[in-house]
Amino acid sequence: MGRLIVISNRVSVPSAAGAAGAQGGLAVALNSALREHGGIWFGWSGQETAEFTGHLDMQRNNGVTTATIDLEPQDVDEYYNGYANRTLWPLFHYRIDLTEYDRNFGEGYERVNERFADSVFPLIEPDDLVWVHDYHLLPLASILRGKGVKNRIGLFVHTPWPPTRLLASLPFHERLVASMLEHDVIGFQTTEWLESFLHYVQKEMGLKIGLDNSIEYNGRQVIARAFPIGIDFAEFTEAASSAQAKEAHDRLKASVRGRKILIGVDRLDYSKGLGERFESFSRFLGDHPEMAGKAVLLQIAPPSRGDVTSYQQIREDLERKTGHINGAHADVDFVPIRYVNRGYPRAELAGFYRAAEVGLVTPLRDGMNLVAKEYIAAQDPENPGVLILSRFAGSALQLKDALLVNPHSVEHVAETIKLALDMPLAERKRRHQKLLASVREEDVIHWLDQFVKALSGPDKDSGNVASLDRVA
Ligand code: ADQ
Repeated sequence: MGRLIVISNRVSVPSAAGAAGAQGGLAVALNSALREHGGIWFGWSGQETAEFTGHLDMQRNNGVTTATIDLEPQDVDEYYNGYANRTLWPLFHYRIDLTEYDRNFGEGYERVNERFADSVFPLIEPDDLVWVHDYHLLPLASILRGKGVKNRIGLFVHTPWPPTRLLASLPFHERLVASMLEHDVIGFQTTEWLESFLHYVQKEMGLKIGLDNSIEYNGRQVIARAFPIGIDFAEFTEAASSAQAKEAHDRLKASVRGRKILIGVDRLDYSKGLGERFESFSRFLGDHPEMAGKAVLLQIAPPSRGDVTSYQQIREDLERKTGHINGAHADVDFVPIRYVNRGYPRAELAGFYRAAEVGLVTPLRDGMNLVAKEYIAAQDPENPGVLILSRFAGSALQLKDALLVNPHSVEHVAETIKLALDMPLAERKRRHQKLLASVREEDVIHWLDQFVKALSGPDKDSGNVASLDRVA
């Protein structure tokens, strides 16, 4: 098998993660794959430059080669903050009310995809497998094909895929989807998003779907499949059993003085349902006066995409809501919602998860949601907490033994919080065992192995990626 060329909007350089282990499971897994197969991780550096030069910053750290480019401020505005995060992200999360259609965004998106293609093209060798990630780069493969790239190219979409009727509101939607059909493999998180995509290509493009979900397009065969992403189970459980995790666990436990802990951990994003979650918790406190002063919601939510107005608004909304709810339910020695806008090293996060009796994961729409899986992996199997999970997270299709909720229904979530806090140990263990088996088996290494195998093609053996050395 040839090398892997991973292309994503941003690149996670191994050395930049630092000793605290700030790198997420996906970055750890992709780095392992790159170390094993050789190859390059290419993307935007996150830096701006006055004028785009196409200069490649090539680095080799911990056995992984990365290549990054800087973008112009106009690129960042139109491509990243614009088309990616003000058009596609809200649309793909069913938020047509927040979706902005601006011609400049579309042009910027195409321009940056061209710049990505121009820059990565010279790095691609004939046998390489090219693996493109996410909604930022949907047309990249078609531009590479235009340059004569014949390699196998795969795409993995980390977000949901919207229903056809929503997608049809996007100007030039056919052009966007047609450009995606230049891949050999298109992967989605779940069968639900896959079905939406297949529905679109059938209904809007009149294409035929084969038995193996292959799509015939312009004389080529594209395979569309679900590849549910997982966490790096080995890495995460190791982090969870570290001294740093134990310290974080004990610190949090000591601070609540015997109260029950509910935990939420999310990027500050409107798709994560944080406002609804806070209201549900408030409703729970209102409906159960006997619980007054007995349960704390710890919400960890590092800000993201702060240049986009809708993200500034959600931040303000949540600050207002927190103040309001805390004002109504606090006492001199007790604050019901602890709302923390910062990131934590993974080991500390694992300690916090383990300290919490309830994991509250209630996105309104989410491609997968890895926090749900991390919460399960971090629990003490002899005394596990209870996962409350939105039915609209991709992970709900795998984690059926969680308490599944409709996050829009404040009453339903409030009742489920009570159910979770009252759940007897035997039932908690029974549910946790099944959830843990799924999180352990369908981990990120399994996902990577499956995708690379499919990308290698039907007649090629990808080698066993599952046996990779997982640790940096
Ligand atoms: P995200 O929307 O970012 O990812 P998620 O899957 O939950 O959502 O991953 C978030 C990651 O960030 C988790 O690993 C979590 O631990 C970490 N994180 C969040 N808050 C943190 C904090 N305060 N400190 C440290 N770490 C924190 C997108 C899609 C998802 C999909 C993933 C992977 O939106 O649906 O599951 O990609 O494909």
